Amino acid sequence: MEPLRQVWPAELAERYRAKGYWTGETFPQALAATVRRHGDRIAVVGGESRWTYADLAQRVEIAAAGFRALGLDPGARVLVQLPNVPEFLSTVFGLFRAGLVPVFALPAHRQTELVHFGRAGEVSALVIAERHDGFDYRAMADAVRAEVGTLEHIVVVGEPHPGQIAFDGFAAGDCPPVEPDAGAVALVQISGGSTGLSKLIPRTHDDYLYSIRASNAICGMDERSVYLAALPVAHNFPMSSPGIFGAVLAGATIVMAPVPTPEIAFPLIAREGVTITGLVPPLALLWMRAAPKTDHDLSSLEVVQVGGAKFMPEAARRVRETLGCTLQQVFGMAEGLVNYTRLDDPDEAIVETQGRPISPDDEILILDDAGDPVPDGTPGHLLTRGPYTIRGYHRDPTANARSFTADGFYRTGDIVLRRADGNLVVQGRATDHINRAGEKISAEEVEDHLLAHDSVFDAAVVSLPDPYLGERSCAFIVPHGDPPGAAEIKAWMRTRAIAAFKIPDQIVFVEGFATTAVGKVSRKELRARLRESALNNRKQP
Ligand code: OOB
Repeated sequence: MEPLRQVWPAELAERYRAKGYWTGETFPQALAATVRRHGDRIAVVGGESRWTYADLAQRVEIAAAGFRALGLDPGARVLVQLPNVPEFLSTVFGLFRAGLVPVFALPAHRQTELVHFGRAGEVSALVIAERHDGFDYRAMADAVRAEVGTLEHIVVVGEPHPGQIAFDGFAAGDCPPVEPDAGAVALVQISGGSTGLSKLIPRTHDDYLYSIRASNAICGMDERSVYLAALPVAHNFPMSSPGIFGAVLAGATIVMAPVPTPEIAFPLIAREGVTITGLVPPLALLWMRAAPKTDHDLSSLEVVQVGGAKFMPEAARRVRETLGCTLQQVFGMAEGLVNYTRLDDPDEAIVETQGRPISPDDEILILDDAGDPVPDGTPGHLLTRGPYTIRGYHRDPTANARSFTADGFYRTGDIVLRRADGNLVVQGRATDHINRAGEKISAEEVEDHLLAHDSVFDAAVVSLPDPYLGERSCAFIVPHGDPPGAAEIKAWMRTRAIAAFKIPDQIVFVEGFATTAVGKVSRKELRARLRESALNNRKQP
């Protein structure tokens, strides 16, 4: 098994420690500190459950002992695919407590993606919910186990199938003390996958906890806060910016929303007195449309964070009057760097920009195509390194060579400009991925699936602007023989066992892809031309 590692050069590590960013604290210690200070406060509310921090601590011990009793040894990886339920916390902190490393999948992921994460992470166990949002995960989990050689155990929150283990059946027991090094990998996030399949992002106790602690200070998260987990908590934004982990560090209350629609979220806000939540732009639009008509009292809301994709200024401007709270824009990435507008920034900056980095030691480069720095106000490629940005993906030298410079800067793939006040404005992407309502889709990955269809000779997937989703995906297909219908292609894509958000929103059949006199154009150029042609067609009367 390839060990999980994340190593910064010694002199940078020394600096991050000397400045107090890396404190040597680990996740189990962080939870224990909260339990000592806030044991009687409500940690999490979800479904019928309402647990105090003392309750959570007890459940974490049981989960830790249960995982260890399966024969999992410290350092083993566990794929976790859970929706927004209280058991997300007992599972993940139980894994931390047992020295095991969670690898996070989203509830929307399906067999194909889980097999990839399972193999890439060499996971020993998979934790799922029995069902969520109309999907039963249990048969899929068996199919994943059949394809992932290292995967032995399937643990189910809910009723297990034969051969699977009930999470609730974990008996109280003792988990031997484990003292992980704070520089060790605590968890694995999944990249948005701009090129090909998603990559694994190892995050250490030191680096992740620093980003969370600092986020709490920036976002005003304290023990009086009530955080509504509306987005799927496995995602880096609602997990750590400051999200549910920020709430745990602060002793705040987490309210788990099973789905983020106004119908579900608004009554929870009113009932629990929610003060802060995080949304992607399309959800923020939905909430703003519903808020003026709702009977539910939303007045407890102090901060609504919006991020994951560009929030347009026209929409951002309306947040305060419609939702009655402060907007905070969040521009982050699972690889590390997170930018926030500050709560006391002038309205103009909150509306027009995506904020500035968490840390004074987040190093930001904005470069032109030749690799030279551009002046403030000029768009360029964003590169970054710092105390909580990874130095490399797990076991992927090709991706690392492409995504990191020799001196350790991460190439974000984002095009941004920096204003004189230090705030960043996101202008777009340099790489071909589609940011569909905050869900990142790799064009290449979808093209690969399309090419597996008998009637598809060639395929190119591009993003098109969409008034609601921000971007939608459009697949241009050169058919082999008679073109199949768009509906047939979509139905067939559904049989590929992939997340539904990856199925193209639009399909256009074309006779062929233009090639230059010199020969075949690059896929990047081809996608750019197809996008142009689609945009021009649209503009014609
Ligand atoms: C967050 O993380 P990922 O890993 O799903 O996606 C990162 C990418 C960024 O490189 C950028 O292209 C895009 O998502 N993005 C934004 C944005 N926030 C993220 N583009 C424009 N405006 C924004 N506000 O999406 C993520 C992680 C932590 C906190 C927040 C978001």
